[in-house]
Amino acid sequence: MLLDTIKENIAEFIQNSEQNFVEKLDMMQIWDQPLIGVASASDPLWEKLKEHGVIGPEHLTPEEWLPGAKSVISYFLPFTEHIRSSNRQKGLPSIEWLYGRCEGEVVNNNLRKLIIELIESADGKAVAPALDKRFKVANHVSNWSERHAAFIAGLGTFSLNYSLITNLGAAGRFGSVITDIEFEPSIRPYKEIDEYCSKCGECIPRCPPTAIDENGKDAESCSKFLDKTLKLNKPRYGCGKCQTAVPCEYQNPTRV
Ligand code: B12
Ligand code: SF4
Ligand code: SF4
Repeated sequence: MLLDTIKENIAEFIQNSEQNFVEKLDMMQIWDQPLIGVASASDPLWEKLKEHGVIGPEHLTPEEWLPGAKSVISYFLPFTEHIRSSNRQKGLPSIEWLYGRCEGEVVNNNLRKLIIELIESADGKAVAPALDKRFKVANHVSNWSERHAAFIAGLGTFSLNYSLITNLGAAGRFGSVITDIEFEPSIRPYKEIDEYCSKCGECIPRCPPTAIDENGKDAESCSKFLDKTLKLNKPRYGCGKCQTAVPCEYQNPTRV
């Protein structure tokens, strides 16, 4: 089974790849083992994402990224306890979080490449939108949303601050690969778009620029704060205070 082979290779990569350990920070491990889900490329939700107020018409479907697409493999990489706990203090992001955000995305990109290679070696076609030259972000909206792909693949739901909460929490990053190989889609064990958020409001006072309130998150002021962290930590940036020291940091708060 190709999907089992892909899962085994991902596990091996996360456990053994040198890139998942930061030499400058005492060989700190960035990622724990991921959650992996599969969405069908013909799921009607892909078309729904094109509606204004959901994402918008610029969001491309799996078929638009890869003609003949059948499945989307989506995964959530959770930060290790070491990185999460380092960012529980208020204020500026921890050094560990900054490395996790930036060096961690290099690992994420290599994971996307690994999945593509495994699919191509089984004579399939594969595209990771995040690595594709057509990928773009304008006004804080991208033409391939990793969170929405994960939502469709059954990995979790949105929340008050828009983070996607999985059964391993929200502190981490997502990735995905579209393929023309058909895999069994994962079950979506939720009905509402924000079902895994308990609405406890604990992320509200965590946000340094007060970008979060009971109605949601202001992407613009979050983005300005991230720019500030870049000025202080060039070439790295990040924040993630809304994803640490909160009940949804490493678990689904509606399932504990
Ligand atoms: C642009 C961007 C940003 C922008 C703003 C994004 C935004 N709109 O919230 C800025 C720069 C501010 C930002 C900040 C951060 N980001 Co960012 N960002 C992205 C990026 C590149 C694109 C996001 C996008 O296109 N969103 C589209 C808009 C429309 O999404 P939305 O507003 O959340 O969608 C709402 C609607 O769709 C609505 N809705 C209405 N009707 C319906 C119907 C249905 C069926 C559905 C499903 C939804 C829905 O529900 C959603 C939530 O309210 C993604 C990477 C990627 N390619 O996906 C990373 C990403 C979202 N970021 C991520 C992270 C980690 C961060 C930061 C923590 C920074 C850091 N690393 O330290 C912060 C704060 C995150 C937070 N609380 O949301 C992670 C998310 C991890 C998680 N657990 O959610 C992502 C997925 C990167 C990754 N590869 O993992 N980010
Ligand atoms: S801290 Fe509470 S309100 Fe905020 S996203 Fe997590 S569960 Fe939802
Ligand atoms: S990442 Fe930081 S600035 Fe952005 S919403 Fe979360 S706590 Fe606020």
